[in-house]
This record gives sequence, C-alpha cells and structure tokens, in this order.
Amino acid sequence: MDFFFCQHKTSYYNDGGKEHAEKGGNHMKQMTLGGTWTLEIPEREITVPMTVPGDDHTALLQAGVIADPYQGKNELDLQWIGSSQARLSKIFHCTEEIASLEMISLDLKSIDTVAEVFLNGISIGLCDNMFRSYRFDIRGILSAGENRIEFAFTSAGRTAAFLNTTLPYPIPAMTYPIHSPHRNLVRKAQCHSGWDWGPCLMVKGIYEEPVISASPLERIEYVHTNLTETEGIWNLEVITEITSSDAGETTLTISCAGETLKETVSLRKGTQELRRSLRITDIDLWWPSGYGRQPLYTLSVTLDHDGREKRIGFRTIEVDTSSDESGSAMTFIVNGKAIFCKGANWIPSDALPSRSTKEREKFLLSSAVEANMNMIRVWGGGRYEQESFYETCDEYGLLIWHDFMFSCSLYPSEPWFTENVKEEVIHQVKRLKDHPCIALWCGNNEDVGALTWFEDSRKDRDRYLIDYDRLNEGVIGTQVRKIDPKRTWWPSSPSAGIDDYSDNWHDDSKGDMHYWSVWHEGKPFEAYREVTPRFCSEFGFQSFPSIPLIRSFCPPQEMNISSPVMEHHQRNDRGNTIITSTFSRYFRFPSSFADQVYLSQVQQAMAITTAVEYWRSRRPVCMGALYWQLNDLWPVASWSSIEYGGRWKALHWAAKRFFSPVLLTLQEKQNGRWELFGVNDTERSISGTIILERISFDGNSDLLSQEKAELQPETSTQLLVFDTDSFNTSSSFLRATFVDCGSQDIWETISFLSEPKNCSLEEGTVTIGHSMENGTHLLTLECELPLFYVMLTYPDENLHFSDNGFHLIPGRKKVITCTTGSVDIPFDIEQVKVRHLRDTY
Ligand code: BMA
Repeated sequence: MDFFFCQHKTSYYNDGGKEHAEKGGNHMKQMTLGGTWTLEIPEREITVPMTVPGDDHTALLQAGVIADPYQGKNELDLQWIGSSQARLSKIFHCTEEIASLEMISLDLKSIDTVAEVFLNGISIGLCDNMFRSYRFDIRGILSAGENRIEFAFTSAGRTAAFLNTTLPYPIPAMTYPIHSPHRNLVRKAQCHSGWDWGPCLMVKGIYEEPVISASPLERIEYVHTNLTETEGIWNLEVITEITSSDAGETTLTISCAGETLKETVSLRKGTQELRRSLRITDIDLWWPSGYGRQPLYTLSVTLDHDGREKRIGFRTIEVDTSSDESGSAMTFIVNGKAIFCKGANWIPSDALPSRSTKEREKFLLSSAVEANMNMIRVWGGGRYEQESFYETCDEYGLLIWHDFMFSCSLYPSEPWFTENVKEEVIHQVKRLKDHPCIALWCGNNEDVGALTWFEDSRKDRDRYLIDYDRLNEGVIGTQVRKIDPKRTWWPSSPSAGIDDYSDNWHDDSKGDMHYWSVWHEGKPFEAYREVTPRFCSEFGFQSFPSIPLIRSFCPPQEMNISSPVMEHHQRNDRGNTIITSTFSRYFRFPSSFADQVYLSQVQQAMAITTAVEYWRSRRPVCMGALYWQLNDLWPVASWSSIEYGGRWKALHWAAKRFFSPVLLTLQEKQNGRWELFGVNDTERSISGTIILERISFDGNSDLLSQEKAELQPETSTQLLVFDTDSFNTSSSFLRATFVDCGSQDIWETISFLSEPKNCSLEEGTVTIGHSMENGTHLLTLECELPLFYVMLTYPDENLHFSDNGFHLIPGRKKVITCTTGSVDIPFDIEQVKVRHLRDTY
C-alpha cells in the first residue's frame, strides 16, 4: 500500500507498532510493525534483537555474534547463516478499534524470501518471492490487546536445492567463485548468491515495514494510470482497483493538475477495477536531465475510506527501432526529441539490505547526474528498488532502463514458477509504471546469451529456448503489454529486437549491445572503435578501489594484489590478470601496490573514455552508452565508477567529462592520421575557435592550427583531420581546445601520440596551495611540467573534491573546492595524497 488517505508516506516512521493516520470518521486504520523484533536461529541457539526493516546478517553483526562479512575473508565463515532456518517475531499491541473493523489485513511488501507467517500461532500465509507484495486476511485472528507475529524463514538456498530435485531436467545458472547453487529457482535478488563483483551472502529479512490495515468497507489495491497525448491535450486514464468486504457505495474523487472528478460508485463484494479519465491541457513537460525541467504533478485518488497519492510527470517516450542504412535504430525519443542516453548500470547499493539507505541511494543517483548522466539501467540481477529510488530519478530526470529481475541464467517455465513470476510482474508494473523516469521495460539480463553457456542447453537449445520464451514473452512480456501498453517492451538486454533470438553480443547493427570484447575477450582499448553499437547497454573495465577503502578490509601485510585477501575481493577469475596485463600493454609497470591501485583506475578511465568518446562522435548511429557499472555493494575490485562507501574512482571523474553535453574528442583513425570531433548534445549551435597544439613533455607548446568552427545542435561534427607522421610521438602530446566565442566557455581534450609507456614523461611535482573562501576549502594546484591523471585522495570518503583525475599544464592554475556535504569532518591538508602518472615508476 503506497499511501494512506492523502498522508504522505514519510509519515510512516519506524516506531515498532504504532497506529497512524487517524483522520477522523471511520477511515482506514493502519499500524506499522517496524522497530525491534527478535531473531532466533534455533540450530545455533542464537537469539538476538533485529531491526525491521532489516536483514539477519546485519542483526547478527550488530549483536556481536558474527564478524564483519566485508572484512578479510570473513564471508567464507558466514555461509552457515544463509543455510540456516530462522524465526523472526514480535509482540505488539492492537487497539479494540482496529481489531473490530470489517476488513483487516497484514500487508507485506518485501520479504526475503521463503517464510511462513504466523499470527498468534495461526499460519496466515506463505511468502516465497522477494519481489511480490502479499496481503493476508487476519480478521478474527488479530485480537485487541497483545498479539504475536512470527516469520518462520526457510533457507532460500535449501529451498533452491530442494526445488532442483523436483526438476524434470537440469536448469543451469551461471555461478561465480563463492556461490549458493540453483539461485535461479528462487525469486530472490540473484546477486545475493554471489556474482563476479559480489559476495555470497544469502540474507533473510523484511525490507519494508509490515503494515496492518483495517477498513470498515473498501480499500484500494492499486492506482495506476495510462497517459496519452494528442496535440497538447493529455488524457490521463486512472485505474483504481478496489476490494470491498460487501456491496455498498463510496465516493471516488480523482484530481490532478487542477482537474477534478468526483462521483458516487457502487461497490460489489470482492475486487473491482474503475477506469476514469481526466482531460488535462495546461501542464509543463517533464524532461530528462540536461534537456529541461522535471515538473511533477500530484495525482490524488480517494474513496470514503482509503486514498492514494502519486507524483506523475507528463512526457511522451518511445523507442525508434526503424530500419536505416546502418541496420535499425535504437533511439529513445522523449517529447519528440531524440536523446543520446548517457549513463551506467545500477546494482543494489549494499549486499546487506539494512545498509541500503535512502541517503546512500540519493548520493549515488546525484553522483550520476553530476557526471552528466541522463539514464541508468536497473540491472536484472539485483532488485526492483523501493519507492524513494524512483522518486529521486523522477526528480533528477534520470531515465531508467528497467530490467525484470532475471539474469545470466536459464529459468523454469513450469506453472509453479511462472504463476509466481506473473504475480511479481503484475505487482511491480502497477507499482512503478507511473514514474516518468521509467523509459523501458526489459525482460532480463543476458538470458538469451545464457542459452549457449551450458552444456545441457547447447545440446538441446530448442527445449531451453521454449522455456525462455514461455517465461519471457508468455508471462513477463504479456503482462507488461497488457498493464503498461504505452511503454516499450524490450525482450532482453542485449537484444536484437522483438522476435529475434540472437544474443547480440557482437552485432552492432541493431538493438542494444553488450560489448565485452575489450574486458572479457582481451582486445585492446582501440577495439572500442571497431564497433558502433546502436545503443551500448554494457561495456566495462575493472579497477581496484582506493587505498583508504582497501585499508578498511585488508590488513597491512596483505596489501598486495595477489594476496589471499585481495584475491578474495576480486570475483572475476581473470580479473587481476587482465588488470596487470593491461598495465604492461599501455604503461610502464607500476612499482608499488599503491601505484598499481592508482594505475588500475587510470586505465579503467582511459578504456571507457575511448569507448564513449568514439560512440558519441558516431551519433546518430549510436544513441546510447551505459557503462558497466555505477556502484559497488561491498569493497571489491570491480567495473564500478563509484567504490563502496561513495568515493568516486578516476572513471567517475572521467565520466563527468566524457558525458559532458559538449565534448571535444581526438581520435587516431589510422597510424598518424587524426580526427578531431566536436559533439554537441545541446539545442543551440555553438560558434567558436579551435586551437590545436602539440605540447612537449618538458612543457613547450607548438600551435598547429587555429580556426573558427561551429558545433551544430544535437550533432557530432568533424572539426579537423590532420597527420602526425612527422611528429616525435614519444616526446609530445596533443591538446585541442574549443573556445565559445559568445560565453567564452572552454572545452579541451588531450591525447598521447603513442602508448603512455612509450612517452618520455618528465618527473614533475604538484604544488598545492590551501585557502578558505566563504567557509569552503580551496586547493590551488600548479606544476612546472605537464602532469597527467592527477588524482587526489583523502582518507575520509565524505570529503568530495570538485574535480579529480585531470591533467595539469604548466602556467595554468587549477582550483579545486573540497566539500563534505552534511557530514562535519575536520579537513587536514597534510592528509591529501596526490599521485600522477609519472609517479608510478
Ligand atoms: C555483464 C553483467 C554482469 C556482470 C558483468 C561483468 O554481463 O550483466 O552479469 O557482472 O557483465 O562480467
């Protein structure tokens, strides 16, 4: 239940069994059952308090029963928690008034995962899908006075193992070094069972407060809408699903954007659906970030005894997949405008759900916007996020490519599984479809590719393809098309399109592509320029997290990339080999552990910069680039641009530059033949001057060209073509600058002429001056020789620099601000560590 009678949901606080929302008269009454519960693990004779919402591992950690699963290799010793049964219970008090109402239910939104629910010793229902919402009738069982609620949790891992024994033939799933088998048989976040960036922590828990609701007659199950626009007139169809305990009457009132509809409706016993429409003319459009504002309008629906509020946005969105000379397009069109989608893939924000706070979510999403992203992909191995996540994306203008939660696996298509999935899809689509941020529904992550990953499915692709299709099109696609007909249904990621069952890993002519040839197949960074995906929804390169974060899980004697602890925090079996072989492919081998950590981030930034700059310069053939991955859920070597704890890696700083609305990019087309492109995603044409220089590593600059140029709106323009055949590629680099002749804004880019290992970089130092301005710490950086990938780190991750990972050119001061957000930490300039490329050898 999203809201109670026009009360904003923030009125639900964690108070352990409080009654809320008394609005006079005999309205719906609700009480929430958050707060302190008791967790028991009988096989280990453990009894500890547990905070709900929350998970069992966090409760055991807080009670001092277990060590921190993220430290060292502790995860290995904690696998028993996931395979244990557990009981979670609470005694609470209920008023006479609630207990006496007609229709009383226990509403559960996020139960992880397999649990029988008891109220006062009576079994009231069974939960077996973390992504469904359950509503159990408790009339006659709930009593006035003291009550006891209990969740008897079965281990999801054990349940999966049992289900596996019932299968007529094997249904394999991709597994990682530490994993819980048969994860694909249980509807639980797939990455809980371990991933190539994640621990195996098979948490149990309750992630939203259970709610008891009681109504004298009727209640709302869902409110959801369909929005259509014709020449500026919006038809807002509002669908209200009502359950009533008896026949009767109620007053339905719907209002939005200044329009109101009010009528008396008859109720019949059971569930019914009311469809009413509002005609709305005077609204401001909702736009993705970078294209305009994000106005949101309150939609309110009330009955006599229940009500809902939602915030909606007015925009049209479609995906153009029409044929063209390069194959077929994959272009998101919002309010008639083609958008180049820039962003990254989102995974759950913590392996321990208790720690997935709204503050963290907001920080990560605002970091995405700060890096000029306008889309994120909620990836299918994680979870459907909570309301606040989507509200924040609505407010920030972050479009969402939304997968359903299936990933890297084959799945059953028998009724016990598909019926469960059907309920999940119906619930999630009705819950989420009114968010303007959601751009597309996608069936799964890489499940078409997975058909070729296992011996069983290779031998009998027909059988597994039929299973795939029954679930994906037969259940998920069918429900999406029915409930949310206005939104694009995309079968899988990657996918060549509807009714195409090729895996689309290597075809850049249509659909969305996952381009992993550089990381997983060992091709050089330059290979990113061998393809022009129509939309690249995954491509990535790993790096290590920062030294301060490594210190949080790794003892000093293990600070070596192939130590047992560091290898434990690397889940891609070839990960460290790829990172180190890339060092020697492009760089002089870094001397110390700290240099290796730093350089891993530099090369990650270089890899993804190469890809994005090239693909952006190919617009409109390519119209989207979402790199793998935005965030981490524990401290680990991974493809993320923001490490666990929130510190930005060099990649995130690079993303802010390579996703900038206006971009200059230097690209070597063939040996010694270069092109300079100006990419302009904005709606205005920009006139200015291009300056191309060759700068030697000892700091002397040569002007190669200076000329006027124009960047046309929403276009990529080839600005210069030139040769560097006669240049000494080891003693200098290129720098291009574009100065807007109106605003005087400057965009710049630099490029080495050869691999950095062949360049004679000079040993320079960074001088840092520290001052204060209006309570903000300012750092002024200067150098006497050009310095590359200058990276500042500070021990406290809450200290945020305004820029990082940049290049310093002699004679140009760089001023950086240091902020700490809402956290009050002392700033000590001595603690700022600076490293640049020449420092690594
Ligand atoms: C992609 C993702 C993830 C994985 C990543 C890195 O294919 O969908 O499953 O973590 O690659 O290997």
